[in-house]
Amino acid sequence: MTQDELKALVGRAAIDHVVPGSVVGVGTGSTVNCFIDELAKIKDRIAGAVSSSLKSTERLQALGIPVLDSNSVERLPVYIDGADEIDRAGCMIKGGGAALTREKIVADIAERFVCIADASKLVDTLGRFPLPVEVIPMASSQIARKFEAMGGNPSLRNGVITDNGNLILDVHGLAITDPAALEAEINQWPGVVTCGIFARNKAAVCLLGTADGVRTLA
Ligand code: ABF
Repeated sequence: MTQDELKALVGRAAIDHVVPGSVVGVGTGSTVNCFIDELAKIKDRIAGAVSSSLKSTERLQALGIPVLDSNSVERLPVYIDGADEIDRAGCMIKGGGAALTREKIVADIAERFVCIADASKLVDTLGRFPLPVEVIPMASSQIARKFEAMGGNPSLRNGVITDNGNLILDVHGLAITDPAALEAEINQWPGVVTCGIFARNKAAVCLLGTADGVRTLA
C-alpha cells in the first residue's frame, strides 16, 4: 500500500473513536485531511469540531462541518491528529505543518488524544525529524544559540509565519532520549511559544497504518 493509502486507512479507522453527538478536536496535516473527509460522512452525528489550524478550518467548513471556538466548548472527548514522529510510548514530534501551538492547545482541552499515522512515523527514538519550535520573532536568534549550545543545528523555516504570527525554528541533530525533560527545558526559554515535543501530553493511543492493516498502539 502507498503512504497515501495508509493515511486513508487510519483516517477511516479514527472515526470509531468519535463519540456520537460530541464536538470533535481536529488536528492538522495530510493524514488528518483523510480523517476530515471521513468525518464529513457522519457530520449529522456530531455537534461540530474544534480546529487546530486555519487550513483544517477551511477544509471542515467546506465540507459543512461547523467549526466552534475552543473557548465555547465544555467537553471535548477526543482529539484526532497526526504526527511527524511517534515513539512506542506515544511521545511525538509535531509541527511539520507549522500548527503545533493550536494543536497543543486543542489536545490539552481534549480528554483523549488519538494519533493517526502511517508506519513511517514510528521510531525508537525521537529526533530524526527536525524538531519544530514556534518562537516569538525577536527571540529567534537567542533561542537558536541555546539549541546550538546543546548540539542542535537550528534553522529558521523560510517563508513561514504561523497562524499566530510567529516564526518556526527547525532543529536538526537532536537525539531526544528523554522527551518530557527536553520539552520542559525548552518550554521555559523566553520567547518559546510552543515546543514540538508532545510528551507531557502524549497520545493515549496511536492508530498506525501498516501493510497488514491498522495496528493500535496503546
Ligand atoms: C500535524 O500532523 C503536524 O503536527 C505534523 O506535522 C503533521 C503530520 O503531517 P502528515 O499527516 O501530513 O504527515 O499534526
